[in-house]
Amino acid sequence: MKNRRDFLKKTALASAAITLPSFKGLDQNELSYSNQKVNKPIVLSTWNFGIQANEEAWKILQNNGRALDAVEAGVKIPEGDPNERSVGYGGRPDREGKVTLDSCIMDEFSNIGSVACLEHIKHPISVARAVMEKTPHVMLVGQGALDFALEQGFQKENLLVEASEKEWKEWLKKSEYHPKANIENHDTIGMIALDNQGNLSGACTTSGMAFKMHGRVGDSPIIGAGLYVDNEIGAATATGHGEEVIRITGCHLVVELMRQGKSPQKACEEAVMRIVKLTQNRGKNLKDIQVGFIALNKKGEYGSYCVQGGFNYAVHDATGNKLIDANYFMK
Ligand code: SD4
Repeated sequence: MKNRRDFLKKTALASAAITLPSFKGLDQNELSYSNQKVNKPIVLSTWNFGIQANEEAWKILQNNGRALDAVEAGVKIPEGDPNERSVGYGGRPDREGKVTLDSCIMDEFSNIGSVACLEHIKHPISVARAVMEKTPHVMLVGQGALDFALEQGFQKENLLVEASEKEWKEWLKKSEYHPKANIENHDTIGMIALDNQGNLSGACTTSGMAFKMHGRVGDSPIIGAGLYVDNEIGAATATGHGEEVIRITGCHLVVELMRQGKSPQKACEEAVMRIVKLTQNRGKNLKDIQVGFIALNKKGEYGSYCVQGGFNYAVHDATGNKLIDANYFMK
């Protein structure tokens, strides 16, 4: 009898020992958020054009608006600008001369919406949001995504601007695919924000790698790869060679590293190091690869890291809107 009681006691203690740490972990997080001053609202976005995009997002954030509305409004700025040649209207086409867009969005409740290989719609991020809010699904692609967008009242437009068409025709002469990262310092906008209510959201949108195969989808519309938000922990978004980001489910990794207690900076560094290691293991040349991550946690702390120099990001908080050169691995 005594043995049985001992056994039950030990088992109870063992299971308490198993469950307790995870509860303790959560409590500690909550405690640290409530004890420290949170830097909010705050918004971060990739590349030079992040400055203008942040301005737009800030209008919403400073009026106590929702991070979700802020990130959608923010990324629509480069999406709608024909001079920005890596996002939305004006984006570089695939090798068939078609502009195909990838976007996703994620809110504080882990609602998600995404479109991939979407043609003819200037603001794919808003279609992604409509997928999130108005369908039972999380991702629509190609013709199905276009049909849905048109049903929702989005206008069909020609997104191929003259300059992009000219570049594509030039490219066709050799048809060599060596995707360059850091093109003109604005490739893909990823934006993550923490609002005054302490809630996180994110958006990511791109025309993808120039002269990609028709139908190619990168990391940007893939939740967990190009974007991830966990309202208990933090958010991350990525830019660069999508294939490499998908290989490590990059942004989910960054958020999980923050969950383990890493700062946003350290989490980005560790994710980049994972890419470095896998590239070397696969016998590929790291010089051909660029990936950059930006991350934000619930306290409003942020960080960034990339494989090669040349990546920058914009941060807007109560102290202003600034561009920061990301630290990088290949010195
Ligand atoms: C993609 N990650 O389609 C995007 C492109 C990009 O810097 O971010 N380029 O793979």
